[in-house]
Amino acid sequence: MKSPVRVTITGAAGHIGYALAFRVASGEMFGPDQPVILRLLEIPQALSSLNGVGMELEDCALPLLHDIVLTDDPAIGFREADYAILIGAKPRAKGMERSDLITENAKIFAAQGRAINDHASPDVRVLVVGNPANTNALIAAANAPDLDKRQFTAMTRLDHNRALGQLANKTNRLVADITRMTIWGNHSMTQYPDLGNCLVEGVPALELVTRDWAIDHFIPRIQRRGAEIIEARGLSSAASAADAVVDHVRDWALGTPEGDWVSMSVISDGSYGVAEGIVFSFPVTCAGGEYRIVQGLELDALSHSRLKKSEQELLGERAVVEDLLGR
Ligand code: NAX
Repeated sequence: MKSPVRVTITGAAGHIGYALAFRVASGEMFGPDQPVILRLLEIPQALSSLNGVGMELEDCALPLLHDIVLTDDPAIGFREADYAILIGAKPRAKGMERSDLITENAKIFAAQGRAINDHASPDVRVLVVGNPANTNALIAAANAPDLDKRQFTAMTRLDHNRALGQLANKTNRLVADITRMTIWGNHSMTQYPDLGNCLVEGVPALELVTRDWAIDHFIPRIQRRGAEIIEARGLSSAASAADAVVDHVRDWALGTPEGDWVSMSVISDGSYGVAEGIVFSFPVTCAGGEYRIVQGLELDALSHSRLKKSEQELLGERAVVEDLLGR
């Protein structure tokens, strides 16, 4: 039997954490022959609720789940973590400006970056989900000086999956028929869901839908899908977010299918003219536990301007947290 993979989940008593922990423990993330140890990290006020999550995990009698650690101490939560999934974050309170939200959360992710640096496996792979996810990932990476910044990513896979779902509906095909979808930019309203390189059963998507539909319906719908869910459920996306976490980490760990790619927010290396050093969503392929930004895609003027808009937003977010980046 393989030795267990250690997976830390922060905010594990929250909505997304609760939807995620059971799926990781049942083998959906790393496969049916890979045991896991879950290290669930919460804040002190949520420990009782976390204890309940732990009891339910025990009650599932999952054969792959070799151990469960419940804690509010980051040094214990991140100890020897092979994967760290950072979901726990402060929600936006009434009357709070976006910049206040960024500053409040920045402190959490700076501290967690340091704890990951000091306690996790040197090969740890980090996925940030808590918003503002891209900038939080940047802060965590900046506070982990012994690790490579490529070990830190943020989640735009939910946006990617939402885009697959909407295009499948529109073209009356299955999501499995669609390849090469791309989300560029920030996990925010400035993200750019791009059909320019997307294929449906090998046919360019833009031969099957009109450019007007793409611009007037598809792009804004993906950008606003989170708000649409909140309006319908009265709660934000949880199961679909957990599902996207499973997809993101599984593909990073086990690889993307031949001929296709996925969207991941990663440290920009300047590809496509995007400012170096910000955490930006790109099309990537993964193999052997490493990702590679897909190169050489054609982008028209409209696409370039959309990428720039999201880049500007991320540079603005970075300016707000400059003092936590240790530069
Ligand atoms: P919840 O409020 O249900 O859960 C958050 C949990 O995090 C709580 O249990 C809280 O006690 C815990 N927490 C807070 N600070 C912590 C800390 N310092 N250490 C450990 N735990 C901490 O929120 P939920 O609906 O689960 O959403 C979590 C985050 O995901 C939010 O920031 C949300 O905006 C973000 N999202 C990101 C998405 C993405 O695609 N990147 C999509 C879904 C979601 O909106």
